[in-house]
Amino acid sequence: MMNRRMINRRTMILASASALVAGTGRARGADVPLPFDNGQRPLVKYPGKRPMIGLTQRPPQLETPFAVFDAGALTPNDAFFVRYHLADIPLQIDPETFTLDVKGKVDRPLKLSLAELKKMPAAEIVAVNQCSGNGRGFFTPRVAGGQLGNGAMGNARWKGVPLKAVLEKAGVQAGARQVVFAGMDAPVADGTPDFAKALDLEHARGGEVMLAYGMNGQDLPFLNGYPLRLVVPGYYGTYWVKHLNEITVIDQVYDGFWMKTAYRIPDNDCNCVTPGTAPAATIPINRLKVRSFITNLADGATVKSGTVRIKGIAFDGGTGIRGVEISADGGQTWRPATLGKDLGAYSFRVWDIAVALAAGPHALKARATSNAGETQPLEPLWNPAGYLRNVVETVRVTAT
Ligand SMILES: Nc1nc2c(c(=O)[nH]1)N[C@H]1C(S)=C(S)[C@@H](COP(=O)(O)O)O[C@H]1N2
Ligand SMILES: [Mo]
Repeated sequence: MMNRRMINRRTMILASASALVAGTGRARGADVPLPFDNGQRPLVKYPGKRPMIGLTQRPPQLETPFAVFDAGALTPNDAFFVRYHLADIPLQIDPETFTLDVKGKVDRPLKLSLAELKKMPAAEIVAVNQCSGNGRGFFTPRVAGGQLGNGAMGNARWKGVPLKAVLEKAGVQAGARQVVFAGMDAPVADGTPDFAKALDLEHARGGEVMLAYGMNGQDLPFLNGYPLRLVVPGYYGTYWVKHLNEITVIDQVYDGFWMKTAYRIPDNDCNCVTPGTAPAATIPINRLKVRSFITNLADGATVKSGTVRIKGIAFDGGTGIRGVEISADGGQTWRPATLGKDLGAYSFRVWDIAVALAAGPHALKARATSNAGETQPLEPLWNPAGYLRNVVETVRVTAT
């Protein structure tokens, strides 16, 4: 049902095959060490992106250099991380002939052009897109999968059409249960299942899920899903299907590989298990866990003793951030940081605080609490896929 090859257009080449292949080139002399074993990564240059931390080349997987998160609450398009599963990604897409199919259990199957979508009333939302495996490289014991630092996340102002409006236009039939989303990328012939994700119908037509064509006031960057992607505020990035061209309403629970087998988490209160063990039962990954990061000081940095300003970001799965506390003594005592501008409950929330640091080593920690009262654990939780990392992170600095 979902298998779909990329469409080869002759016109409006937005990222040529040669440019993308050339994108594997290293930025001059640059390497980035991520702070875990085998964490050495090249800085790589791709079309539309500044030098990014390269994880794989085929398909491209790029992490955002962490200093970007200190520059503002919105992640610039050219620094936004890139994640693909399948090697056959589209290399050129013609916005004039691109269409989105809406089909399945609907009264009026639709084939919508980009122009038609852009004519519908637009919505905007600031929301964090974070990969389920962000921070997987820090898991102990180690787990299989992309060994990511914490740069597989980003926050943008998305613009598009509420999915609700498109589903209403198509007329969802009685008995419908889920909506399945597939994009234009495809597996190479190696038996890998095509990438498709599903949401429950109630979620899909709840009003917040968006078919986005705009990001931070511009078209979506090619590698972030041009010309149309799903935005699922508060949910892990796996649901944010890129190059979205197929929406299918179904009357069952979707049983494709990327829902039924992959991207599942332990079905218990902590969504965790004893390290090294397998969960008894699993559910599809869903809402983002609350997290916070210090962004202006890197682990291992040297600072001048006295009053030191600490800045950072925090986010959760959509209730918003109630508060962020900072510890400058390894977690023994905590003080509240000042929260910055509120860009909405799905956004990064910036914060800052001034602390007094005497000469010597200090372990700095930030711990966020959401408006739902959820907070971050002081010890990491573990699951076999390396998802959901949200432990209180530690930045060690030396004051001189
Ligand atoms: N078509 C398509 N969409 C996709 C994926 C993919 O492999 N193919 N990966 C998903 C995953 S796991 C993540 S984390 C996000 C990453 O979005 P980004 O590449 O724009 O940062 O895209 C999601 N959408
Ligand atoms: Mo992901």
